[in-house]
Amino acid sequence: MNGELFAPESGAPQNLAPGACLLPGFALAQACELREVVEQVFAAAPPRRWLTPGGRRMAVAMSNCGPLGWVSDEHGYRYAALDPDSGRPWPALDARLALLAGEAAATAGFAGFVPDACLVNRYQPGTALSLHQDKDERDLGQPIVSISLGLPAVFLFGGLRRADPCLRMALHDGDVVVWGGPARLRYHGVAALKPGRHPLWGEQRINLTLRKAG
Ligand code: MD3
Ligand code: FE
Repeated sequence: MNGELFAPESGAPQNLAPGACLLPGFALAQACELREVVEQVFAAAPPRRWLTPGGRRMAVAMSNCGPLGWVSDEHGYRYAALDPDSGRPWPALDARLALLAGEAAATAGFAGFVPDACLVNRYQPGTALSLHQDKDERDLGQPIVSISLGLPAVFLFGGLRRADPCLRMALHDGDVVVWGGPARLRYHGVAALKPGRHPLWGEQRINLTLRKAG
């Protein structure tokens, strides 16, 4: 009763579709640690808008932490151990972040998930991510754990074909979603971020995706 005045709700796992599990507010208790993690990653590897193989610049600004990072340029998408902008390895994957992802995956039924890559996406008001599949990882049997932070977004969850209809659902600060099994290759995207200001994260949404890429 009125608990949400003091602590935003986390809730029971919700099955969105076979292989897709929403853990509402699962990361909320670690908001401050995650803020520090993202600040450190951005200090060492500033978020940048990759060029796509088609020659367009992405709207979402991206960085990475962990042994591997997702990169894009005119030659294609891939995972790389070095930040192409600095020539240095990506910042280390924070142990608390890896643990949180492992716990989320286990809660969703994927025991033993050990990520080696964390893509950090930054959305500012107006930024959208167009419909795509994630298939650059070596073993598509491994799930992806996504952590939403800051401003809420409308997530688009499609099917296995680009033209399949999309479910629209809100993702809020602290929500964690585990995508695996039959959901792993479903098309997905993010609608343009609505303006707003979050007390901890400011005028942005950050999304962390933890992956076993290599
Ligand atoms: C469904 N990120 O980084 S997270 C991405 O909010 C990406 O930044 C979005 O799509 C974001 O590739 C969405 C949710 C997500 C991530 C991976 C998925 C949903 C997924 C893989 C398969 C199916
Ligand atoms: Fe994706």
